[in-house]
Amino acid sequence: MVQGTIIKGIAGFYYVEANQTIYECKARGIFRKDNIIPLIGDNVLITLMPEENSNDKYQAAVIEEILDRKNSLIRPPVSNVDQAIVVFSVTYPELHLDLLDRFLIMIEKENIIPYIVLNKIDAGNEQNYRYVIDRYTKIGYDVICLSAKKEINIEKLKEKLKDKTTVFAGPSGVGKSTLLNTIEKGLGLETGAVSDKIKRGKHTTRHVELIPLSMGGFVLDTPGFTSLQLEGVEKDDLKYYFKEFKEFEGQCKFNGCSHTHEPGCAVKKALGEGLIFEERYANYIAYYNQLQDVRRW
Ligand SMILES: Nc1nc2c(ncn2[C@@H]2O[C@H](COP(=O)(O)OP(=O)(O)O)[C@@H](O)[C@H]2O)c(=O)[nH]1
Ligand SMILES: [Mg+2]
Ligand SMILES: [Zn+2]
Repeated sequence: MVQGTIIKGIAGFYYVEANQTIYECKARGIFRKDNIIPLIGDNVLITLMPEENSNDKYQAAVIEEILDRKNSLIRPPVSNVDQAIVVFSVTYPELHLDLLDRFLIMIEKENIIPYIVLNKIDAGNEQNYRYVIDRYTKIGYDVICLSAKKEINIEKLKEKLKDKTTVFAGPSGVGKSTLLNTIEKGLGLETGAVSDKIKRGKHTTRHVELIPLSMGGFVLDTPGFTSLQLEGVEKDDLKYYFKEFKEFEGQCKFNGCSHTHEPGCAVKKALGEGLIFEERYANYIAYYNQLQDVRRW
C-alpha cells in the first residue's frame, strides 16, 4: 500500500497525492458503515488498481484506510492542518481587528499555529498600522508584513510553509490568491480587483482543495469571509483562546473565574496595569456576552 494525502474530492472520487503523483480513488464501503467520511487533508493508505481501470489523466486506486487525524475543521472542511495564515490588508479593504480576533479564537481552539500577515505594504503607510504589529507581537503572535504584488518579504512567509499544511484565511480582497500565486509560480489562481468583485457580485464558489507546493507541503486557499461566527466555542472556554490571559490563569481569587466581573481577578488587574490591551479585553467581553446570549435562547 502507498501512503498519500487527499487533496480534493469531486463527485464520489477522492484525489490522493502520493510521491508527486495524483491518484483518482474510490473509498472502500467500510468507511460509510463506520460513519467516517474521508476529508480533504486525510492521510490515507491506498492500493493501486490494475492499469485498465485508469483513465488518460489519473491512475486509479482505492482508499483502504484513513490514518488518525491530528485535527479537523468544519469551515473549511479539512483535516490535519498545521498552521493558519490570517491575511489582512493594510490599505483596502480596511484592517478589521474584530474579525482578526475572531479568526484567532477559531484557530487557537483547534490548536493550529497562527501567523498574521499584513499584505499590501507597498500601498500603505506604516504609521497607520504600526500599532497592529506592536499589539499582536506583544501578545505573542508572529506578524509578517509583506507585499504579494511587489514581492516584498515573501521569503519570510515561504520558509514557514515548507512541508506543512497551511490554511490561508482572511477577508475577501486582502490578496490571499495573489499571495499564493506569488509563492507558487504558475498556479494561476483567480484574483480580482476588490471593487470589481463587489460590483459584479462575483462569488466564485470553489470547492475545498489542497494545493501541493513544489518545495513540499500544502496550502489551502479559502474564499473570503466578511464575518465569522464563533461556531462551536463554549462560553466558558473562550478565555483559553486569548493567548495573553494564559500567564494569569490560576491567579484569580475564584476558581473558574470568567475574568468578567469577579473580585480579585488577575486578568482585570493586568488590564488595569496596562499588561493586557483594552481593545482585546473589550472584544473578550463582547464575545463572552454574545455566547451567553446564544445559550439562553
Ligand atoms: N497594492 C497591492 N495590491 C494587492 C496586493 N496583493 C493583492 N493586491 C490586489 O488586491 C486585490 C484582491 O486580490 P486577491 O488576491 O483576489 O484577494 P483575495 O480575495 O484575498 O484572494 C487585487 O486587485 C490584487 O491585485 C499587494 O501586495 N499590493
Ligand atoms: Mg481569492
Ligand atoms: Zn479572573
